[in-house]
Amino acid sequence: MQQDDTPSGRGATRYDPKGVPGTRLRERLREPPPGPARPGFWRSPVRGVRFTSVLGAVLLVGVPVLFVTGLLSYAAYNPDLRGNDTTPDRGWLGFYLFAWPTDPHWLYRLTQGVHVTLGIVLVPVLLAKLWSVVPKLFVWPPLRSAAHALERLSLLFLVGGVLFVFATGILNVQLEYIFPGSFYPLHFYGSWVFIAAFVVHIATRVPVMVRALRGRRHTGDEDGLASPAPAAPTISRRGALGVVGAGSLLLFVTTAGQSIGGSLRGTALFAPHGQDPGPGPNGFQVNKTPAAVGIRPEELGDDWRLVVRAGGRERVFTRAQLLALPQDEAALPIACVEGWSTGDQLWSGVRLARLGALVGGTAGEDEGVFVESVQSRGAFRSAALRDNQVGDRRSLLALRVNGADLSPDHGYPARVIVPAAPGVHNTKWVTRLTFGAV
Ligand code: HEM
Ligand SMILES: Nc1nc2c(c(=O)[nH]1)N[C@H]1C(S)=C(S)[C@@H](COP(=O)(O)O)O[C@H]1N2
Ligand SMILES: [Mo]
Repeated sequence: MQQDDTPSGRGATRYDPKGVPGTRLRERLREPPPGPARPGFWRSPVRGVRFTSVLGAVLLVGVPVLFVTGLLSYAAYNPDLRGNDTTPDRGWLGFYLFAWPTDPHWLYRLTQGVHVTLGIVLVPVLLAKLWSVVPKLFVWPPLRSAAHALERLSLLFLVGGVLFVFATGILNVQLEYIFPGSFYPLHFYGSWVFIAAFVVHIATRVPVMVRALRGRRHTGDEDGLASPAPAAPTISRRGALGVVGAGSLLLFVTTAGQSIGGSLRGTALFAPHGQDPGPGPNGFQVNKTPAAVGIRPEELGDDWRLVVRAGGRERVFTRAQLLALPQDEAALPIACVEGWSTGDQLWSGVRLARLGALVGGTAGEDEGVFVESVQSRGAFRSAALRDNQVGDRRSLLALRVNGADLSPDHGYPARVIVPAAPGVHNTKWVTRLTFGAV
């Protein structure tokens, strides 16, 4: 039996009702349909490989810094401690985790300030970069070969990834943790996908970028970026880069003050916690108030107790009893995941290590601690700290700040303060410390 006779027509010569042989049809499909796939559709004379390459060069420096500070930010949470893990399924992506140090005491203030500020400042550069290459996203035919299909897929992850990671980061900062619990996995996995696509992208684009930046004027559209039929210019390429730079600068001045502090705090118009925290010893940024996390005033009143468990023993303290213990001091900042931070505040209270030893003897020494607050719900009601953090002389259960009792907003009756730790680990309204449980 001949193949052509099969009812399905499988293996038969192609049938074309208009009598156009298959090869001609394919040629016709090569021609882009009217719209953005036609080269003449994109008319801006600003587009070109040089423009794209200058923006690419900025991202080539900025994106790796963002990625590294992001990984550090994740490590700072001690996500491998029991009680902290916000991404239980991170698997081998946690390969690099290490014991977050307590020195220098401004470490997290720096890494997270850089991470958030840079992420915001790069937005105009990123948008301009995407705008400059948008004609390429409509290339025709959409898929030329298996290799081309793979490349397009990597671009989908690159562009999708970058938009996703920037959007989740910025929303989280500006709207104060709108993804309780789920933000970390989203942002963390998203950034790994993005960075994988980024590595593929720069492997192929760095040579193009270097050639374009080395000089020789690009006149034609050999890269498919410059318009073959440009409209009359309304701005030069240099002018367009200037606009992008000015945008970034404006974002820098209105953001960076929230982490740099000093007189610059007044310029931080975008700071989620405002520029003026008010006067007095407790006059520095407040994140959540007791009311905001559902704590009733009486829970922080005279009936408040601190329970300390260590070495199989348990002891209960009133605030007066804690104040009667030897008091230690430490000048430390609050540095939030949102990127804002305070300057060093002078905290005083009882060393965590001293409390552990007081209750558990030597069993309470050199151990991590699980810290719980009176707060009954919310992601930051508790935190686990490492032995190296507990062992630091500056790690306190603070009772006072800058010479005054803690205000309720800053954690009265008692809060944890640890050098170089992210704000979420400086638990406020503490009511129980369990040594050796993490
Ligand atoms: C935030 C990360 C980045 C994103 C989302 C991004 C996105 C894109 C996209 C979608 C294209 C068009 C792809 C195509 O040819 O079909 C492109 C082209 C290009 N990118 Fe990037 N890019 C990024 C970072 C970089 C960096 C760091 C460099 C620096 C080496 C760079 C250099 C280039 C160059 C030179 C081209 C045009 C070259 C060509 O296709 O002929 N990009 N980019
Ligand atoms: N119990 C409890 N402690 C908490 C929080 C919380 O929501 N609940 N927020 C944390 C976060 S995210 C930060 S940045 C700091 C802020 O401390 P501050 O308000 O004293 O500046 O407190 C931390 N301690
Ligand atoms: Mo925070």
